[in-house]
Amino acid sequence: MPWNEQFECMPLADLRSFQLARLKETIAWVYERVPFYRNKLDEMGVKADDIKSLEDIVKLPFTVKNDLRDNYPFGLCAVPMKEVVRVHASSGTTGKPITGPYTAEDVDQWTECVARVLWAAGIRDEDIVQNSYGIGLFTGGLGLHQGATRIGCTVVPTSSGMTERQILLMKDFGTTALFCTPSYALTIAERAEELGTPIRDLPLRVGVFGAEPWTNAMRNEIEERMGISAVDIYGLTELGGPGMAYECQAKDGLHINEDHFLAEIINPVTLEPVAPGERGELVLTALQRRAMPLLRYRTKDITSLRRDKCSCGSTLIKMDRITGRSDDMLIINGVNVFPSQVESLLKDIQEVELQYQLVVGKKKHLDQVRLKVEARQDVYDAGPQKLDEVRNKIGNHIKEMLGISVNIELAAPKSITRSEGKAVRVIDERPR
Ligand code: DLL
Repeated sequence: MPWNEQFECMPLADLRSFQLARLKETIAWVYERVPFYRNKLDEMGVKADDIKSLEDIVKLPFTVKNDLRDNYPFGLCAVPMKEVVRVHASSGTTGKPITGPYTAEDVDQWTECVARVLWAAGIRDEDIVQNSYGIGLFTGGLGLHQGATRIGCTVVPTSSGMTERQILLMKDFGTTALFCTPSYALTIAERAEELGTPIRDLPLRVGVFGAEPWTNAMRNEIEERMGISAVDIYGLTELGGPGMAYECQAKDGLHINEDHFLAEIINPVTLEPVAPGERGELVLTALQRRAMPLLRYRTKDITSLRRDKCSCGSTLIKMDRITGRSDDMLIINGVNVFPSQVESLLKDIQEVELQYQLVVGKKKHLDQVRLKVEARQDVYDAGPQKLDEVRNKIGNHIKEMLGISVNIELAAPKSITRSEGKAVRVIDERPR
């Protein structure tokens, strides 16, 4: 049974009327308190009472990342700072950070949402959990800490980094669950093998991984190397961090906490809703947040939604694995390619590690892509002829499956910087 049967197993009709009531409340809440939303809603001539059904959500304005930047740090806040008990911020590499303020009630609801996530992954109060998400401004660390504490787990807040120490503690404390980014999980697995303490020989049994795009190929690799079951979790700072969507043990899509977040999929070009089940950009509206509820936030994340019956008993809608962000999509000679597609193909090549980077440049008007991928040690030692052979093999496989030509660079073993948080998969050298 799910953690919160009332909300995770709600009949659809009840869920929809709950969502509609909360949506109207949220519109009224921001209309009264946030000048940015009052102006937008007035411009569009919409009031909470004009929303008669969930389909009327299309009458509401979108919110985009730049709106948060323009109103940095607290311009979109709907409560006085006196009522804000916590502020998180994104680790964005360009421009100003994105801020996420919370009231005490927001923190409490966030904790509840993360408890659902961990429970669905099979985590219980007897688990010893090692929380290797960055603890600090990043929502991953404290978010998972709170959720695991609510379940009653023994929490070991290691934060990210100091990989050898992570492995030592994992061994000495008998850690049974690991929380971190999937790329950091792979870094830990690799280092442990080098140290002669393979994780699969330890009591670790479950991994709760997210915060960056990853593929089923990567999941298989981690599960095999660590001897664990790994689930995918999703969230973003703008709407409160992890706890928004999560895989259960069926590992067939991520359930969205729909009593807290109303999800839509739009075509990122026309901004119109896509047909049910089609892929597009995920748009989320906060239904219960108080400090900074956002209306129709364009996440840029590409996925699709489906309402399937799930073996876990949850009736919450499922979101397919995020394949990438619309702003990470490369257009190579007219073909749209996401780094995750390349990652899936690399798993078919035995001679390389799943350590790679796509370096994008521009020649005239076309994107040019170089794929830098690490050769396995024995392949690298076999000399130039073998390397040529592997380069061709990868190039042909990608050409055949994706229809694009990519320059392949086989990098020396361990030469690509290992991730301790979100991996850098695309290096964009195109002039801006
Ligand atoms: O990454 C929150 C989080 C922490 C999620 C821990 C899961 C676990 P941000 O740093 O604001 O927040 O980054 C949010 O990361 O819009 C996606 O592009 C990406 N992302 C997050 N989870 C996944 C995932 C946290 N499971 C941005 N798969 C989002 C693919 C993900 N991409």
